Amino acid sequence: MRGSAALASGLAAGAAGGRIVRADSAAGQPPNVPDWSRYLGSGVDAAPYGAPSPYESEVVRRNVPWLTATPESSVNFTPLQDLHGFVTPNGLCFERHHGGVAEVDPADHRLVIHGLVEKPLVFTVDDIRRFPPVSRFYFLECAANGGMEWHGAQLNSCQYTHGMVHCVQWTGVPLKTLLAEAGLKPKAKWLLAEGADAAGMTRSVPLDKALDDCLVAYSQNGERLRPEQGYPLRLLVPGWEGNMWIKWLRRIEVGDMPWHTREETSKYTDVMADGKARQFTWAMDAKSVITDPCPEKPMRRQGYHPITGLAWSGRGAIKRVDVSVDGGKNWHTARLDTPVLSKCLTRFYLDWNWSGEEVLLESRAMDETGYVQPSIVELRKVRGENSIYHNNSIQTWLVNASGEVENVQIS
Ligand SMILES: Nc1nc2c(c(=O)[nH]1)N[C@H]1C(S)=C(S)[C@@H](COP(=O)(O)O)O[C@H]1N2
Ligand SMILES: [Mo]
Repeated sequence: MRGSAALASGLAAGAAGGRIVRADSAAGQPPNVPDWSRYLGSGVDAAPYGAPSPYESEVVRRNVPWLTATPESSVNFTPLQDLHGFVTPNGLCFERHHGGVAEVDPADHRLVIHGLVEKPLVFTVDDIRRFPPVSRFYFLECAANGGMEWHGAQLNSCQYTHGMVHCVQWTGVPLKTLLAEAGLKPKAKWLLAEGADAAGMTRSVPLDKALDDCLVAYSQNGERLRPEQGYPLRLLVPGWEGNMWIKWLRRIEVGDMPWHTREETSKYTDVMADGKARQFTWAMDAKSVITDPCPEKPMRRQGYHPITGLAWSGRGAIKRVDVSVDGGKNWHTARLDTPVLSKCLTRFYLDWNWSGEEVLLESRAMDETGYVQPSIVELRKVRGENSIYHNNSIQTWLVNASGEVENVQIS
């Protein structure tokens, strides 16, 4: 009886080995005694490393199978529609790899700093951990987030249109501390950061940024980096495109010019309307998205519903988020949940009463520089239609009379 009840409600699917027992009626609800309080639960030795409830088995990273040729050079997406607050749980951080996840034994890993330095240095992971650490919340967004939406609404999903972003509390050492240890030569102007993965990912970073707020991180959300996120060492380039955040960081070369690697020439450049490519568009401009309602979170009933979503800017803190229920004709200022941190996701809410009419939901972020998130029409005017990267336009969700939500664009 219980098994079929679980199947009928669709909950049995994907509950990785977990036994799903479902109260099949009100028999176990207050004031009655539920089944699961009639016997002992599992002991403290059952799960040395905890996992989510099997009832949450749908809250997972997902990829788009047709998007990339191989799973090693691919991406999966954060389930933003199922998250609360602004922190992404470690196991749900989207992954973007160009050569798969490097399996690195920290005992054999080294970080080299060389080039225009007084004293080339080789660090073990333990050496890095001896420097004074800091912990900071930063979002990481892939420049290709929303890249499929340039020519019109493509993917009917918040996870797929916006899920190439995550936000965790990182712990590590300021890069300027390590550079000071090596001693910069007067001609030093740029760094090359290199990863230890099969992609040998390399990016040039201007020295000003490196000395400002870059970190070499070894932890995320209190525990050591996940292999997917670059274990045991990763470069953080706060507010700048995710591609620069080199994972499995093994080498930093100091130079006087950028290297013009593959990732900053043929990739991660923006082809403008005239066919010329714009290079080094590092900072991620202010952006926001409503995560509930959204295609994965339809409206189930009329009446009160708090519209909620996330906003972020690579240029500082979010100052304001406006929400529209009429496709941008009228705007209402949303409530920002605290803390509102620089280069970090910010959670917003707008109290709303839905009376069953068709609505066009939008959110529009403003950051502390005064920059306002553009519509897709405004962005296309500046950028043309050749772009893949850096689409920070306003997202429109159409809520129809039955509460279903669809990804649309207003032209
Ligand atoms: N070594 C290495 N670093 C890398 C990559 C990679 O493939 N190899 N991918 C980059 C890209 S394109 C992005 S968007 C981010 C993704 O970080 P995440 O996997 O933690 O989401 O890592 C960047 N750092
Ligand atoms: Mo990326």
